[in-house]
Formats: sequence, C-alpha cells, structure tokens
Amino acid sequence: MRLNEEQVFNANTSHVENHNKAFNYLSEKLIAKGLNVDLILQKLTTFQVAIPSWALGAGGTRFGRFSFKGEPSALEQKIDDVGLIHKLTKTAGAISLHIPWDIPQNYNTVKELAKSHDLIFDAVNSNTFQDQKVSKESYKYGSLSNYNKAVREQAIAHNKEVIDIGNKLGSKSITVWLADGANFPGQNNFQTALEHTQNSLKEIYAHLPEDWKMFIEYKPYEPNFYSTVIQDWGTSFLLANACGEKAYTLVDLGHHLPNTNIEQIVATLMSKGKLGGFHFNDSKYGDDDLTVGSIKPYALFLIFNALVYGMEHNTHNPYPSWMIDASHNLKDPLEDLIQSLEAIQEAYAKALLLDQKALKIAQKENDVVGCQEIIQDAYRTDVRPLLAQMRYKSGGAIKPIDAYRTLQVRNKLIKERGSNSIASGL
Ligand code: PSV
Ligand code: MN
Repeated sequence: MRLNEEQVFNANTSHVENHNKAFNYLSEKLIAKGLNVDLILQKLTTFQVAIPSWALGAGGTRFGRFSFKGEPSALEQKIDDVGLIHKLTKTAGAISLHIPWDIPQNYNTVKELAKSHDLIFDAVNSNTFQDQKVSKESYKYGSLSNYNKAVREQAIAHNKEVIDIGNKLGSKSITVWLADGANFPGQNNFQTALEHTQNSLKEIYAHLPEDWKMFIEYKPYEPNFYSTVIQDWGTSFLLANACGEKAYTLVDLGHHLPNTNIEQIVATLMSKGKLGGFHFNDSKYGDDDLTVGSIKPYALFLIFNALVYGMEHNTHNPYPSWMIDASHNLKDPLEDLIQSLEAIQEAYAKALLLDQKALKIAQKENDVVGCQEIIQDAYRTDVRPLLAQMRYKSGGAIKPIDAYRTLQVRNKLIKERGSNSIASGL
C-alpha cells in the first residue's frame, strides 16, 4: 500500500494553523539568538536514517514473539513499509537489508520499487550468528573467529556474497556484527580468537569494491555472556585499523555496559576519522532495542552534540551511515519507527542549536556553571515545530503518528496482507 500526496495533505489540514503559529514563535526566538533557521531546516531535511528490513515486523524476545497483524512477509512489502514511513516523516530515505533474511529475488524490480518510494539501499548486514538450512558448517562455536578453518572460510564467503548482493542494489557498505565469543572461562583462547577474526576480516575487506566501506560493530555481551571477541570500541577500532582506510567502527547505542559515556567514544572515534556507522535505539539495562529517546533522551542529545561537533570539525571522518536498530514486542512496528525518527531528529535539532562559540569560551574560562547553562539551554528548547516544518515543507506530515492513525494505515495493511502474515528476521 502507498499513501499519496493528497492523503497526507488532508491529514495536515487540521494542524496547519496551530503549526504555523508554533513555528513562527520558535523561529523568531531562534533568529533573535542569532541562529540561521533556514540552515537548520536544510540540515534536518538532509538527515536521513536507514530503516532495517528486520524492524518492520514485531520484535521477539527469547521468551516469545507476539506477531503484529499485517506484517510484511516479503522484501517488496518491507520496502513499501519503509516507503510509508518516509512519506510521513521525510526522514527515512533508506533501507538496510540483512542477508540472508532479505535476499532479493529480482534485483531490477526491487531497485525500481525502492526508487519509486525515493529510497536508497544503505549498508547491507551479514549474518553469521545463525545457521542457515543450507549451511554446511555450524556457527555454534563462532564464525570469523572459529578454531576450524572450514567454518571461518564459510563465514568469509558469506560476507563476500553479502557485498556482492549489496553491490547489485547500489549499497556502499557492509556492516559486520559477530556473535563470536565464549560463555565460559577457558572455552576460548582470547588471542587466537582475535587473530582469527582479524585475518578473516582482512579477507572480507579485500573483497570490497573501491568505493565501499566496511563497518565493524562491537557489543560487550549477548549471546555470549563470558566474553565477546569484538567486545568494545577499542577492539573494533584496532581491527578497522588493521584492515585499512575503508574499515570503520560502528557504534550501536545499545552495545555498551550501563553508564558508558557514549558521547566520549563518538568524539574519540571521529577525531581519528574512524566513526563509520551508527545504530540508534534506547535501553535501560542492556541491548534492549527500545524506541529511540524513550528512556534516555538527554544522553541522546549529548551524543548528538558530539556528532554535530565531529561533523563540523573532523572533515577527515566520512559522513556516518545512520540506521535505527530497534525492534521490540509491544508497539505497532511502524509507529515505533516513526517515534524513533522523531526522537533522533529532535536530538539532532537541539544539538544544532548549541552555541558552540559561547561554550568554547566558557570552557576556556573553566566556567562550569556557564557550560551547563549553555548546553541545557539548547536541550530545553522545544524544537518540535522545527521538525514539523521540515516535514511539512517536504510534503510530509505535520504530525506523523496522528496522520498514520487518521489514514488508518495499519487497518489497510491488515486488509491487504491479512492478520497472519509474518516478517522474516529475528
Ligand atoms: C546485534 O545485536 C545487532 O545490533 C546487529 O546490528 C545485528 O545485525 C542486529 O542487531 C540484528 O538485530
Ligand atoms: Mn546493531
């Protein structure tokens, strides 16, 4: 199913007047502060976040999965769903595929469909954390780090195939996340596992097309609870350096131990030109994959401060590849993603308001109170009219969740796909 311009226009009509008032009020305040509102709007318009193909169905936990009616059961339907989100939010202009969950049957059809929704293919993701029916070797004891050469070779070949698939779609990067590790002390030799991983990654790296990047994602634990081979940003960073200039670290917000200072990690990586990709989600305890901004919106804003600073000052760091990596078991997945996109744009917009010059002066003067005042002044500004203006002017919805509900999108999807359709993925 698709939404057309007229439907979105109609959904906006009852909000236009209030929106204009709110936007004009905010705009005046920001201009009085010396901010360039047009430039901020332009930056918000170009900030596009990829939607992962596996987040469009209900997420599961290890205790069960409660399907959501009208889930997309084929890749084409998943692309349509991202198209719907993009139409309303104007922020989801890309889709990220996980292979082998979403191998295209017909590349031309899939490419044309994505184009018709104004979507591009972002990073492709390999999967060596599950065995496939056709696999000869098992990843039970690891993939790229495995003691057994035949398993490593199978995992390397899979990653190369993922690159080839992505290349046919126009993707420009691969994300490698490994579940490799150990559940018990003594199970693995740390040094051997790391060495195998490095050598395997180098082989995958050698297969990258000229204009491609490889993102190495880290995670401290789960599914292994004693040790994970690529456990932290430092390990990812050293592996990326060992591979070469096209290899980068990928930061997933849920992949840190509680209270880790993620903004500092972002700053360090960007200063070294090695932050390649970013996965957004939110969490209370671990890799909870909750809606972005639902638990720690202030932390997200501080992370965006580091990102905005890095994007301005670290020109040797490539523009990062943004993706939502969240999916859980309660909300309508499309509403969940719309809420995440809003939270991301909100944190970004607030970070764009930060008075960098004043902050630098306050920092030099060791005016600790002043620093906090400056940072929190940006954080406490209600920027939602800016986001609504960006969407409205781009042809999107002033209030995306409201439009989604008014236009009865989920009911229409259920009518079209049925109540029992199930999305592939975790
Ligand atoms: C692992 O937890 C991860 O963050 C990786 O990015 C995977 O590809 C994705 O989640 C799968 O859900
Ligand atoms: Mn991730």
